[in-house]
Amino acid sequence: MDFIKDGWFTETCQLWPGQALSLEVEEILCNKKSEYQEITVFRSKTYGTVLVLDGVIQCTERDEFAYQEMIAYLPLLSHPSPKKVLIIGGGDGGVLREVVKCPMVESVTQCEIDEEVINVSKKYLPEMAKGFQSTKLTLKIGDGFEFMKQNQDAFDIIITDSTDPVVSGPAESLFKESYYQHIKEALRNGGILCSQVDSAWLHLEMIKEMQTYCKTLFPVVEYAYSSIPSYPGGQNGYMLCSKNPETNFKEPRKTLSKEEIENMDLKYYNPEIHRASFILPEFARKELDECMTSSA
Ligand code: SPD
Repeated sequence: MDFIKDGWFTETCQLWPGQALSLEVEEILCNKKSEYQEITVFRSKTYGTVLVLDGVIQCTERDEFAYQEMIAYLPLLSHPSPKKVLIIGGGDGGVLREVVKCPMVESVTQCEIDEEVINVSKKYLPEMAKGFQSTKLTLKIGDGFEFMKQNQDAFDIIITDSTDPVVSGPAESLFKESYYQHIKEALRNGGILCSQVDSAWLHLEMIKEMQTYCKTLFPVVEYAYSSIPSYPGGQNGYMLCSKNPETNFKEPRKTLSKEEIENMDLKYYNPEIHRASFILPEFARKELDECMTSSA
């Protein structure tokens, strides 16, 4: 566990060379190796409890809602009737917690490769993991890529809440074109996908490549982002694709009222931030618009 030293956790990774985020550690709560990865949980001085997989922050109690709400509600509120949802990954349970709050959702299937992440999250991050108690849930433990292949015409929404595409890591296959081909088949008519694809500051080339092949598979493809201080570059990106050519991701299909936002206990998502999340800084807009024009 060389990423915790002298009371500080430091996140370095081959995917963001030359930079690192550090958090002050108050207590290490858990450190174990599962079949797939090293799982660490620590209590930090200012970000609450932190879940780390293979040395990379997955969620902190202080800012997790920014990611979990956006990856859930951008697709859910862009679909007229999101009844059946599939979550790939998401072992901490935060995305599931948000998806089951949505009254239009009737059933959720979640496929997580590493059962240990679920167990650790239930123990150390119970507020995040409370979605696992939902009666809407069918939980599968297994490889998301393989699971996707077995489903045809089955889901309205597919959310991929994975770790980053580290070479030979558990999520590498979830960033490939073949995975998106399987998602397309697993979605019903009019179905929508949303996947975590990291920040445009750090991964613009990868996002361009993904957007280019997604555009060959889906009539509507967009990139959105949210701020999240504990992720590299302080942001996370989301790839959204729809099988319905009429989908306009930039305008929520269902606009939540202030009362609904309060009742659902939302802390980041609102209709204004939904619209704003598609407005890109010029360096990213230019590159991503160009790749959309040349692949259309
Ligand atoms: N760079 C970290 C990206 C992590 C994305 N998955 C987070 C899991 C939270 N449910």
